[in-house]
Amino acid sequence: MTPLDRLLRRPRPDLTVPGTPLVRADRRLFLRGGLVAAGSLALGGCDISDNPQVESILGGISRLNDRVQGALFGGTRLAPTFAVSEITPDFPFNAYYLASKIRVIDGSTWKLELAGLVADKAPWTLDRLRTLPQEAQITRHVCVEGWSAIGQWSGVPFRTFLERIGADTTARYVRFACGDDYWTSIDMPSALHPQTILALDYAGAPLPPKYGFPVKLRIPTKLGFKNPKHIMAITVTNDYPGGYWEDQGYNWFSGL
Ligand SMILES: Nc1nc2c(c(=O)[nH]1)N[C@H]1C(S)=C(S)[C@@H](COP(=O)(O)O)O[C@H]1N2
Ligand SMILES: [Mo]
Repeated sequence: MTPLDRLLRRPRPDLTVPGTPLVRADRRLFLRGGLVAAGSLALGGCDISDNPQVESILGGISRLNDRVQGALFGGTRLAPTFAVSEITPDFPFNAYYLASKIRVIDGSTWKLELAGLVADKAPWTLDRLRTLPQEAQITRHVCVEGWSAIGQWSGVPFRTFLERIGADTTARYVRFACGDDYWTSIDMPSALHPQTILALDYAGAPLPPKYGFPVKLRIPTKLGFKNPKHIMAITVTNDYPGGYWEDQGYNWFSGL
């Protein structure tokens, strides 16, 4: 058995055990830190990254890291959920720009566009999304920048939506294009995870612009930057789509 095989077979700690979820998340970040550290060297300023061969080796390590994480964290293990009393007051806003630049999208003309390996590419209005079954969750959002907060989101289970549009669920990736030129992508097993939702509401009311109106992907099994806000288009594809932060060196899988 190779070291990778051993790593892939190692029993996984159970995320659903109540208590100290932040500690667990931190430990996972720490574990991942070791795996990701080499990949981060490829980021800015560092002389070593000027060498294309080094760059491609480090890229290879990060892609291996994606596969290991997919095997360890993929599937249906549940992220911890919380009580209403644990919701963080004044849930933080974050984006790659300041709050003064928050996009305000017109919900009356907005349509969710579909592309790629999808049988029914008819665009979806907000009203039509509301006709699908809705689910609520109170979960912790963990930002790679070093903060986390508990919030309440509700919307359409993403698996339900993918099935409804006839998505090829054997495809590898789902890409999200956003109204603020942000984009990201996730692996199909995480897209089908029971806690991954196309969120329309925050705290029981339509998402305000700062939290991603009209629709955001809420995926509590991944870091915050894998939760795209202001979604405009969804593409199901086998071609690696990367993402805004991912293309600058953040690990693509980024599971919690
Ligand atoms: N469209 C879009 N989605 C985005 C981002 C962004 O800049 N644009 N930032 C990501 C990051 S890094 C975080 S932490 C969360 C913040 O979401 P919040 O403002 O609802 O807390 O949104 C994520 N999704
Ligand atoms: Mo973030």
